Amino acid sequence: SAEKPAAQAPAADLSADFRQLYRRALAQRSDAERDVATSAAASEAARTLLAERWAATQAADAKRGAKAKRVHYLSMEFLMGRAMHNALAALGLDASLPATLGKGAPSLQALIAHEPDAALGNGGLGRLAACFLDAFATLGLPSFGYGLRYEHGMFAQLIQDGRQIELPDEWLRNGNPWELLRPELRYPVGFGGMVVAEGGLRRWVPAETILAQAYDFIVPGHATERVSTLRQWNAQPSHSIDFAAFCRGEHLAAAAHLLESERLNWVLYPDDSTPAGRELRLRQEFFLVSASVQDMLARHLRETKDDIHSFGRLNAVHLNDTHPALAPAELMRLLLDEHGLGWDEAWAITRQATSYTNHTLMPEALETWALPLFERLLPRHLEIVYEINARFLAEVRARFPHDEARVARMSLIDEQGERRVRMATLAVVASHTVNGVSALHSDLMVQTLFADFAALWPERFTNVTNGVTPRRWLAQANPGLSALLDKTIGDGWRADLGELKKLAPKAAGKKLGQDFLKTKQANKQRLADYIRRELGLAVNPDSLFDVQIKRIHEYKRQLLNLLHVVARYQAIVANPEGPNGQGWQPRTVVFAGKAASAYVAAKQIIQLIHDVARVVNSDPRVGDKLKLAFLPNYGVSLAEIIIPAADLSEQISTAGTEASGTGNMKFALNGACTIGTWDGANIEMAQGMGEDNMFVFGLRTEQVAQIKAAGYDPRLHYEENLQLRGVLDAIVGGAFSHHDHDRYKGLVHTLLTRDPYLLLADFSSYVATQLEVDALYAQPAAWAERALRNIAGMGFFSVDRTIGEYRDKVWAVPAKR
Ligand code: DL6
Repeated sequence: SAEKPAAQAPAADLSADFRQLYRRALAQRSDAERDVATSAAASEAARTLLAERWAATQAADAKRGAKAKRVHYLSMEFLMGRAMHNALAALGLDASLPATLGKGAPSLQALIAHEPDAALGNGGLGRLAACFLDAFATLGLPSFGYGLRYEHGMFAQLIQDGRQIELPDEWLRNGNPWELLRPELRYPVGFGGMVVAEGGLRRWVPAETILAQAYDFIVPGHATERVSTLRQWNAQPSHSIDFAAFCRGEHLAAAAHLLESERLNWVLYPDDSTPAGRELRLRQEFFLVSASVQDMLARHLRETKDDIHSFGRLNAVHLNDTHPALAPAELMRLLLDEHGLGWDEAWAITRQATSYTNHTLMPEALETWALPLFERLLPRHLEIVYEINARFLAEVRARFPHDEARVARMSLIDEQGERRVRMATLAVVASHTVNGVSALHSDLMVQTLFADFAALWPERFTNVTNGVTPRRWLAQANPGLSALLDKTIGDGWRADLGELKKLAPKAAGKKLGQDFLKTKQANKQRLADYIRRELGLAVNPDSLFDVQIKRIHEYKRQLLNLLHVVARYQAIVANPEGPNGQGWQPRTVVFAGKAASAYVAAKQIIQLIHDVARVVNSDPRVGDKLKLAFLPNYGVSLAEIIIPAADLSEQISTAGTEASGTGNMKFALNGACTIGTWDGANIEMAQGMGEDNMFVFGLRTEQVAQIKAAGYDPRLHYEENLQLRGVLDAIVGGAFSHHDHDRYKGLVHTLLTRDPYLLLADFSSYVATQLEVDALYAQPAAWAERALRNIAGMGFFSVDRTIGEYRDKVWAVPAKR
């Protein structure tokens, strides 16, 4: 059943309290620029009110402490975005803000415009974690998110001459009003050194120690007074400057260790193409894990009066992908070495607490650490990993005798080539439950990546399909559509997204369709204004807004989208009358997304998008029949503008590669139709809305596997399909290359020889489906009906349902598992 947040009546005097706090804070900033002052005053006022709720939540949880299980969600990424609008909405103050603040006060939009995004994440995995925090608070789950307080989150993306430039993102420059420094919560985290034997125990003596200082980021719940906490660790030196060296005039040397510790917090995802980058990443991961595990143990002991034995029963430690997979090793170390437990009990407690979500099957995204690096930084943890492995492999051998190939595949240590520690294996072995993030992905996970483990422990694997928060992604991002939904089906959907299904029987209504298109049009106008401001490009808000926004990655196939753009461009030029003599449906194709700084192929796709845009957008033969826009510096706030304005959502990954997707859900919730492959959560979305209501194209997972197994030759498609040939010939022939004729030779060569993501195999089906999109869009009433049916089918994809499933299937698993 759908999880429903409790109903709430906001305290009647909240507005008055807010007004008073706001005015006081504003008065203290009389010398600041007005916009900055009002924004800071509003956040201070909201923060003060939320901090009261936060303290009350903490106190309530502490009281229940020894009775209720706590969830600890460990993640290297939390892609929070802006907090102000969400905070005001949670306080119930957003709609009434002008009345609350009185005459001359800034609008909500003006207040939030100055807030930088907290971009402490890369893409879907980090944004999912942020949605989870929203649901933790809203559903009242006793819980903590644990992350790092990166000084620079995801890099800021600048486009220069069509190329991506990365700059540090300075989100903390003016401080973060939503966080509370917790001076009393500080833990030492060690690195390096050696292991000594002491009174029958092993003890780690680290060579260096860095302090982890807690900052609590307040995450408000909706329709409840509960507030959840994202505890973020900040690295601090364990001792101050070397005073003697400083006095000798060696100023930099006196402070070298300060930099050494602070660099831990500098950036999210240090480029791992260098050994220094890889080491820093491992240090960051251990820093998160060690501080968090120490913190949860300390709380547990405090609340249970030192009953270490009940830790596993009362605490869930969840690994968001493999990045925090050192957590079970650190928990083992603390239980064995600091608390003196025997191996069997320590392991039972660790397994009882730990669970793991896998978010990708991509082999290159599965973390492994070179053994020498691991040993140098974490010598005691390596001993523990070896011991876990020895016991685990004994179990494998007992179950599958004489199968050393299987043992080698399953070992925690990869012995082929340079020896490496396999973090996904550690996560699976240490967890009582492992889940994938969509039905297809969870199936593939046990059939491929974890097949050996599923053969050993089939009961350990399950699925929890992702969801998104309808608070941020519908109520706040799309007030026009939200109001229309309230009017049409009542406001119950705000507490229970399943209520959206009430829209289905009304979807064909003429007036509703018109009202829907009107709200969409207003959102499109806002995006068109934004595009004009950012790019100086005029786009027609009546054109079909065709959008692909997400990380730039070959498997997500932005390049397939672009091949279609070029095909359409060529077709418009060759045949201005349109495919059936009735003209072309005008389209605006919008891209946004960042490419990882070391990912050359992805960066080239960004460049090609810009090169194609330069040609298409300036060709007078095309006019507004086709426009191409790449919006720089994609992030949560930009998505909040783009998604409500989209007509068509591009979810076109090669079948079997996108674990779930969550952008797909946000678009459909906002009334965009989806063109998509049978991949990730697209499948369950299609089932929810009725398969005929999604534009599905392309090869299915089994077909992809068959074609690859049979020996895929992409050139056959090039030879058979004239349109495709025209597109690739133009790209390789320099039609978009500016003065650099051979710029895309390598890119086209890869497509013609390897095409690892089967773009050419899916091209004709994709282009044909795009024509179906045009045909439906030409009938506004039919399009509106389809879009409304899409919305009606999205009730399942609320993050509240997702967290309800985690709570029941993963975190409250009976102890015997
Ligand atoms: O589960 C959240 C999100 C999924 O929706 C995406 O499909 C998936 O790509 C993403 N996974 C990652 C992991 N690393 N990589 N690649 O970001 O997780």
